[in-house]
Amino acid sequence: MPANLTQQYLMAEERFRAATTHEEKVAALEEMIRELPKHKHTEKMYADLKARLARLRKEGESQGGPARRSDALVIRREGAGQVFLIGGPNSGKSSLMAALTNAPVEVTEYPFATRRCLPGMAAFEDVPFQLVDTPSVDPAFLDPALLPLIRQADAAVVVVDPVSPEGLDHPAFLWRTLQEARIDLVAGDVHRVPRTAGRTVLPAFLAATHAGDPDFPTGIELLREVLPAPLPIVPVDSRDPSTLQGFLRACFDLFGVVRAYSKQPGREPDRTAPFLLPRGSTVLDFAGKVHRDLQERFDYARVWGPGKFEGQRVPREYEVQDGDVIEVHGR
Ligand SMILES: Nc1nc2c(ncn2[C@@H]2O[C@H](COP(=O)(O)OP(=O)(O)OP(=O)(O)O)[C@@H](O)[C@H]2O)c(=O)[nH]1
Ligand SMILES: [Mg+2]
Repeated sequence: MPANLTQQYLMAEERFRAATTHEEKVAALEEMIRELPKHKHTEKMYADLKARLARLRKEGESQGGPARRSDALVIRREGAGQVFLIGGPNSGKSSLMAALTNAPVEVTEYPFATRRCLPGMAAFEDVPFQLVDTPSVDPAFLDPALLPLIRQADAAVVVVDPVSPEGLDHPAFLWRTLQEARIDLVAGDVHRVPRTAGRTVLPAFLAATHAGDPDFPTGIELLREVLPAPLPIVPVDSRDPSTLQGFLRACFDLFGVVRAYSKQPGREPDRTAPFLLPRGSTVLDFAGKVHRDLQERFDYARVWGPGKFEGQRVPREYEVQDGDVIEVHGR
């Protein structure tokens, strides 16, 4: 037995021995897993504890015991879209939530701290969207509410810590779990994912955490080799704010939209909130978003684009570019 087990661990172990009910046993074992010092010499012990917990949970379920579950069966979507952060224990999901939203998440050094799905609002520049933190997916734990909630999401981000061996092993397991639940993660955006009957197909990317770690470049190389699907990899470090913008941009890209701002003739553009249009939309589509009547009366539009157009007149087929300011002229 490793010499450096903490007092807390030993107390939890004592509680486990003394436990008489199934619930007490599960609670004590969970605490032992949390309190176990995590290093090379405790790897096997950690695996054994998790296997024990998995068995215990199975017994509990077959006896009709309570399963760990998220409270909500539906998480009401807010903003431009709903993105689920999913991944293995300690991969850094809650850290990203904490860095990017005001949600009261729990970030801890021990795994399985997050017990239920928790939404929070993040923003890419002027586009607010919803991130959802989730309990880790693991052979020992699977929140029964998680997969049904993921099926309702717009997109998913698989959070992986490529610097840890468990982190590198995890994507293969996660993919199997999702495949069995008929959920596919693919590169692309909400408007450009293949529709497959009987399956949920979500646009996704992989967020590789701990980008500031010296072992990160090697970790990424290994990750590319074991990745079960060709998803884009976005490096991020929740402790380094300069890496977060790339993550937010990648989330925004999952929605497959461009931003456009309306302008009335002779006035300044309205920059309070952009109109969001599916990529490939035309100025005529934009007019319809501003007002149906404006679409029916459409004559032409003037566009101010970032560094491209200075009020240039465009026809109805003009494809709106992200950041365009548009002045629609009716007949
Ligand atoms: N240096 C560094 N540490 C990180 C990063 N992301 C997470 N951590 C640390 O890793 C540990 C786990 O992070 P969490 O955000 O709680 O991980 P989680 O995926 O929510 O894990 P559980 O919900 O507990 O399973 C914490 O000690 C974090 O401070 C990162 O990008 N860089
Ligand atoms: Mg967490």
